[in-house]
Amino acid sequence: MTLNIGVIGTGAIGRDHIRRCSKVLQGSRIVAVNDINRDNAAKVVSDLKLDAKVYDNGQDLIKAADVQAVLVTSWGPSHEEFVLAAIAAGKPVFCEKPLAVTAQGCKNIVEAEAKHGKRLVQVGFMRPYDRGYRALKQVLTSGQIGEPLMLHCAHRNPTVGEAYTTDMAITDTLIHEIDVLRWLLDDDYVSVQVVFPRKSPKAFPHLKDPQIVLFETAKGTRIDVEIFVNCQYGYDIQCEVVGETGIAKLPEPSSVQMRSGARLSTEILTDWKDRFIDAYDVELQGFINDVLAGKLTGPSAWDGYAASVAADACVAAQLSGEIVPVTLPPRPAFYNH
Ligand code: NAI
Ligand code: NAD
Ligand code: ISE
Repeated sequence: MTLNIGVIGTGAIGRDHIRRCSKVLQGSRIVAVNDINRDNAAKVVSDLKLDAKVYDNGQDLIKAADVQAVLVTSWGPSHEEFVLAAIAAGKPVFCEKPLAVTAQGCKNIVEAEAKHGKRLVQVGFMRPYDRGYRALKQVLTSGQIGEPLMLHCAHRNPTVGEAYTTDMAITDTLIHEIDVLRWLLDDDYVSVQVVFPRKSPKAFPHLKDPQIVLFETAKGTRIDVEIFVNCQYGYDIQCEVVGETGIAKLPEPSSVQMRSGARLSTEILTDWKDRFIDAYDVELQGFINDVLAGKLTGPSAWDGYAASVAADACVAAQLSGEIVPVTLPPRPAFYNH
């Protein structure tokens, strides 16, 4: 069976997901695309030689009779509207992070999905599908380094555009750590503080960069995450877990080691598309397979909500400089499987 997919938002990740669904993965075809910039959508169709219709708005695409599932890859503030419309149409929807830009927006989605009575939403948190994070989790679960006591993490981008603001370091960038560390530790956050080191002159004047986010979890683990989105040198994701009896570190992406010009070196990637290329493939193939099998199992609307509750607390902590509590209500039974 082949799943007919409609895609809303044909920017950087929309184009990449369209390429993967139409050229790499099994069991799907792109039949509809939309972008507020119509030329963007039309260009993807011609560049990839797709047999897909270009829609003038996302709502019409969702309602189209031949669209069986929806990918939402437009910019964050538009996600809530499209996910709610897909739920209202009873269609499965894969939504890029963030599920919505506020916790209240995510809650609206959780409530609509529960009312529908069956899971329809998967959030594009791909790091739990990454081979390196999976290997790290296996080490932690096996007990080889005892219980995790501290985590030292870093999320570095080479540069960001002028539209990127200080709160986006949380809602757009840190949101990946917020999700994956919850999954890695099987724990939830109880408080957060954000501190700002000396500012990089490479950042636009309005952007505070870098930032350090300090979490405490329910089990008492302490986490520091450095977010540095103008680090210049590459796209670099680090995660080191200090346990009771040892240390476990996220593996580096594999790269050829070179001896040349009196240097020993390995390459550092520069683009998130390449760093997590396998994880994106696995998460989307999982979505397609699950939709065809009739049961979604990937990151849920609840995971999107939980991340957003923590993100809201981080943004409040950016503004106040205080330690801010993170208060997540208990997970409804609906999301237990
Ligand atoms: P982008 O700016 O390159 O593309 C977004 C596209 O959405 C643009 O073409 C824009 O015209 C379109 N768009 C915006 N509002 C729309 C609307 N209401 N209806 C239809 N189209 C609309 O952005 P990018 O980098 O592709 O990011 C898109 C989403 O994917 C964001 O939510 C971002 O956080 C997420 N993302 C996730 C990544 C991951 O690692 N999981 C990596 C990059 C992005
Ligand atoms: P982008 O700016 O390249 O693309 C966004 C696209 O959405 C643009 O083409 C824009 O025209 C379109 N758009 C915006 N509002 C729209 C609307 N109302 N209707 C239709 N189209 C609309 O951004 P991007 O980097 O592709 O990011 C898009 C989303 O993907 C964001 O939510 C981002 O957080 C997420 N993202 C996720 C990852 C990841 O690793 N999972 C990586 C990058 C981006
Ligand atoms: C982008 O939207 C992503 O999701 C990338 O994974 C992240 O590294 C980047 O900071 C975001 O802007």
